[in-house]
Amino acid sequence: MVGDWVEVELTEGVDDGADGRIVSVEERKVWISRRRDVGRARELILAANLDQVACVFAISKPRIKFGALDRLLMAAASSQLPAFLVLNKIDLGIPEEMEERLAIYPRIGIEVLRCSATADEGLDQLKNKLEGKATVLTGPSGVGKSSLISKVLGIQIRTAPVSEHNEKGKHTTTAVTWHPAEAGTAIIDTPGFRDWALWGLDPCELAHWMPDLSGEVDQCRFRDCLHRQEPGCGVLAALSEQRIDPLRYRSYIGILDSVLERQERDR
Ligand SMILES: Nc1nc2c(ncn2[C@@H]2O[C@H](COP(=O)(O)OP(=O)(O)O)[C@@H](O)[C@H]2O)c(=O)[nH]1
Ligand SMILES: [Mg+2]
Ligand SMILES: [Zn+2]
Repeated sequence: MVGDWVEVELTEGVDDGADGRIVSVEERKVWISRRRDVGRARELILAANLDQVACVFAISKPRIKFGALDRLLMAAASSQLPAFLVLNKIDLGIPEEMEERLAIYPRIGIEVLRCSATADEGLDQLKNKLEGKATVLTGPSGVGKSSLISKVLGIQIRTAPVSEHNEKGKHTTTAVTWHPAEAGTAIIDTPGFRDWALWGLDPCELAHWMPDLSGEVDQCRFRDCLHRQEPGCGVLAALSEQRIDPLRYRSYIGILDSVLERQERDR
């Protein structure tokens, strides 16, 4: 896996160090994974031994899906990895209703960096955030992950225009790539996803990985509370007392439904 520490034995007779074989892999300490997009249920590990997760989304082409962002943040939290949002393509202009939705994130401890890879905006801030750390950039295809990395590192990575037809963007990045930089910095580029599906999380623990809901879960009467309509639910109480944003609660319910549905289908 990209990020794994391995012991390599150089192949005999080769003196330029270009050939070798992996003889052992060190125990993987942290990693982030999601459910594979297609086929049988399987874990897809993006990268190992990283320090933080940059969740990259765009203003439009393709427009940010907050459900996917929330699932991604949940995956990072459950892997004990700090995460932040990189909102790219700000040159396209942020609609007012998006600003309102975005305002939730700083309140729950998620930093929002606004960038434009093409208009050179917010790149110094992003650079600072990446310095001295191993960061995986993940997000849907076409949001500008490779473009941002090219700009930050001053290298050329292949990018592709987002197709006008479906605004989905093509998968130009086909492999996970670890780009080392100075001062212990590494930036990991990944292929985009269509939809971030969670892996390995139990329906009962989902709320635990949302920082604004997790503090309320302890108040629930039942240990296996799913916070839908159970009596004595701490999350519902917090919602009615306006301590939880209704949009985040709705997002939680959407995530819960998708996890329950997948669980049913995988059975
Ligand atoms: N308008 C605008 N387009 C961008 C920006 N960043 C990247 N793009 C374009 O979005 C498309 C997809 O970029 P790419 O880096 O391949 O996205 P990736 O799939 O996330 O790696 C390319 O046509 C880029 O030129 C940006 O900040 N603003
Ligand atoms: Mg790419
Ligand atoms: Zn509850």
